Amino acid sequence: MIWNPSKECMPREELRELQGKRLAKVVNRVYHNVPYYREKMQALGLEPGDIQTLDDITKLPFTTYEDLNATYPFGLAAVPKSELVRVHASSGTTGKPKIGVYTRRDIDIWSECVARCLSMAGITKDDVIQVGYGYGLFTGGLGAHYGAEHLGALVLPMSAGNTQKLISMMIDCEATAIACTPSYLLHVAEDLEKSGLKDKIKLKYAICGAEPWTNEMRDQMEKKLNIKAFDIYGLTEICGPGVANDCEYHEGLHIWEDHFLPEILDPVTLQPVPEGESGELVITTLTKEGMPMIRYRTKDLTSLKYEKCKCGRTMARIQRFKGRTDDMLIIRGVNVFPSQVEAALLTIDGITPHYMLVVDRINNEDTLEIQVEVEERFFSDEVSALENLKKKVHSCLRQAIGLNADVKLVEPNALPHSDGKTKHVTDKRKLYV
Ligand code: DLL
Repeated sequence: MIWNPSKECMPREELRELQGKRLAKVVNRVYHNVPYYREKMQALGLEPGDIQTLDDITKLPFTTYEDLNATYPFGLAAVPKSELVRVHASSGTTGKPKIGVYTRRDIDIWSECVARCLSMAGITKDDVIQVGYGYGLFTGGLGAHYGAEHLGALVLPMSAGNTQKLISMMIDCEATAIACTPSYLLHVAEDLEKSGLKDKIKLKYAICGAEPWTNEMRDQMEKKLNIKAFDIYGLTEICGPGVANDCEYHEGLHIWEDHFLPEILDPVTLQPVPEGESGELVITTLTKEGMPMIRYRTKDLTSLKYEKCKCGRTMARIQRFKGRTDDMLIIRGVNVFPSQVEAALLTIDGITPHYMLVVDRINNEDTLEIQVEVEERFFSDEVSALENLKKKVHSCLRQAIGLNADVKLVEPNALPHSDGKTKHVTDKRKLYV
């Protein structure tokens, strides 16, 4: 079902006009309310009046994680703090977390965007939806929650982690939809199979995102659970889940262009690529009040398709993600940067700067092994010294990245060393096409 046909199916000419107007308005707002943006525009000799139509967007400066880091936490807010009602965050590199702040209207618009996504999957107010994304600073839990309430569905705010409880509530409350990461849903499917409870569930739809996944994973979960599974995309800096979602034709994720203006740029030259070619997705928020983003470089690599979809929606479609321009990994739904691991390791005495993250997916669950070279002396010392060091490394990494990793301490020179770019990650999951 199309939640908001007047927007989702807007003729593209009309949409472009709306986008142009909104762009001029948001640029004017940030110029006057955010000194950081004003200075960046002034450095390019730009004034708000220079941005009149959509084509003027290429004149504007970019916003990056480094800008977020430099202005952390509220330096990019375009309203006084008293107008803000919510903060969300996700991990950055070794710097500060990436943060998003919201006014009440931002939350309302975000909820509508998520409601459009859920509705696209066929979910209605008659459904019972389990939210299995983490609640808290992560946008997944509360984002899906507010969107589902906006739709009028009955929400079970489960959060992530306790699979047994999730399954028993799924059965008891007759959940018909679930929103969680795709890898977690496959894990739930496996537990349902093992426990012989599969026939007791009433699940019909899944809304999965927050990490890359493949068509093979979709096939698996649809077959195992007898459901229809949909892909939802978003990022903290823009709002959270609900920036885009795929419809029943699964030919890309419709991005809500009345709120988020997408561009695809060559990540090196930062020039637009021809339509249909891959590049970095750059998003400008057209309606956000709390923390508008001007040409935010998402670092996600993809392409866009603008032709009208068979579903009737005119909104452009984000094609399969091809990877990221940085080295961010998403492990069990948590964003992890090798640089965070490195910074944490270097605080421990006896550890050398040589390490390797080995990521795999075993029985539908992400595994992370962190191999670390330690000084020679630990191998000649008593075994307990090595064991203690291992515990220390484990807890230090848990603090730094928020995940339990298997730590493997190895002897000096056991890992590949290089004069050039040392490889710090072996990802065996092959999630990007
Ligand atoms: O992951 C927001 C979200 C929550 C999206 C729940 C969907 C569902 P961050 O933690 O800021 O926000 O991570 C954003 O995750 O730039 C992508 O690299 C990746 N990502 C998110 N959704 C998808 C997806 C949330 N459907 C980063 N497919 C983004 C591929 C995704 N990658």
